[in-house]
Amino acid sequence: MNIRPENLLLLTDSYKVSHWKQYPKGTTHVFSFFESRGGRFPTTTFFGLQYFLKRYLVGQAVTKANIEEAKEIFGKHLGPNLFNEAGWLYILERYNGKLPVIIKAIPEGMTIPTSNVLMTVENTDPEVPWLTNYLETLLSEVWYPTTVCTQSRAMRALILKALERTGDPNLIDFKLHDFGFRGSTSPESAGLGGAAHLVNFKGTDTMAALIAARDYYGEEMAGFSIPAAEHSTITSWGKAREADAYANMLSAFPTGLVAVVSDSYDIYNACEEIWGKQLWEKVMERDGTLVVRPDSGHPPTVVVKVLNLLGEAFGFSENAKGFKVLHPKVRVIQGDGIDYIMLEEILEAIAKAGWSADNIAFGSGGGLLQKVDRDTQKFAFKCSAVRVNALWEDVMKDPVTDHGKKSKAGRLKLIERNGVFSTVREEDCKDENLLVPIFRNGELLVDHSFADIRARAAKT
Ligand code: AOY
Repeated sequence: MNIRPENLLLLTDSYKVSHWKQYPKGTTHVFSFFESRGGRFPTTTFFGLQYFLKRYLVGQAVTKANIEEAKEIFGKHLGPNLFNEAGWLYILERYNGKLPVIIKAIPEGMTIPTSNVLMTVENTDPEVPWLTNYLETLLSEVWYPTTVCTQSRAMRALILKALERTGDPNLIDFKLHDFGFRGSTSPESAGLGGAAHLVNFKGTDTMAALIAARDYYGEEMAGFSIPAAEHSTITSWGKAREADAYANMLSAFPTGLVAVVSDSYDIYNACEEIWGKQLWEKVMERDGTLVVRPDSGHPPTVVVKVLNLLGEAFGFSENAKGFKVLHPKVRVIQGDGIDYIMLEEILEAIAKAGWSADNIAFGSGGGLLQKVDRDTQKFAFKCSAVRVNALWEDVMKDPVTDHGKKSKAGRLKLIERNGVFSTVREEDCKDENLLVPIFRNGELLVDHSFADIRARAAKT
């Protein structure tokens, strides 16, 4: 913790280094806000700000060494005298390198409709109006954990609906397992995105997510996994010894859940002949549950066929809702091709074939952590007010080429009346601002626990 090799002064877009010279004379304060302007999901579940604050902003973010390094690098990159050395030295000397800004945000895990303010940033010292938007680049990156959290929460709602219709809703927490570490673009991204998924679920193979949840959210163990095969541990036995590879899995892990990827050669033969006949007794006598994992083909088709074959071999019962549930010694996990759309298709296909969603869990990698971008929920960080010569003025953009990009104006706050959220000017009403001060002049003001975040995300 608190290893901070990065120089905050360099965690910005090059052009921002020149912006301190561009605000009108007399400008003392810049007020900016962060919002989702709409997108695939009608609401947004905020997550990840505490990571960015603790990792990059809390405490002494500016040192003499940072300033000297930035001066040298920006000098070579942009040319001389653009870097605001005096401005940063002022922060170093006046505030001991702590950032004179106030950040207010909705509590992490909270869900609000898009087109509302999620976070505001404002400088607290009239000498540094340029500082607010210097932080845009880094703070905007909260789009990623927030989008993953939002999408994973929507996937949870989808699975929960299927469980309510066809089976047991209590099983929800382990129904969507994070397979996404390898498909992430860095360990840091995997940690953030994986932790965002764990706000909604408890199954993960992304170790970086557990470390992020522990180090930045104080959660000792946010997720769980089980022994499971990969193709190498099956194919290394050779095609002729596929059944031996599977038998070894059953004896190496004699109790509890064990997952075995079973499509190395022929998933249907594996279900019908190997699991269903050759190893039938071993599976039935084993003290636990075998989870068969198909991993190729058209997922809805393959999953239904696998359920039918395992049902024929091991038997099934009918639950109170009229859907088939496999013998408790066998279940299925589908971890190939899973995104929001495919999840919906598979759940529909298995219900249509008479199978309860209790029979299946899902794994998702790229579809969970990687198939998102800043436009999935149209995130933007925009200035909405400036204080010039002691007067606050509205600021907004409204391009003639796209009035959809018109931004809100004023010093904004978030309010709720009778369950309806809205974003209003601070001075327009006396309603409580739901954005809470989270960072002021280098100090973290609230430390959210992962349990609190999960509880908020679980609210409808
Ligand atoms: N893990 C449930 C536990 C995990 C995995 C990880 C990429 C698991 C597989 C499984 O059952 O099969 C990364 C692909 C799979």
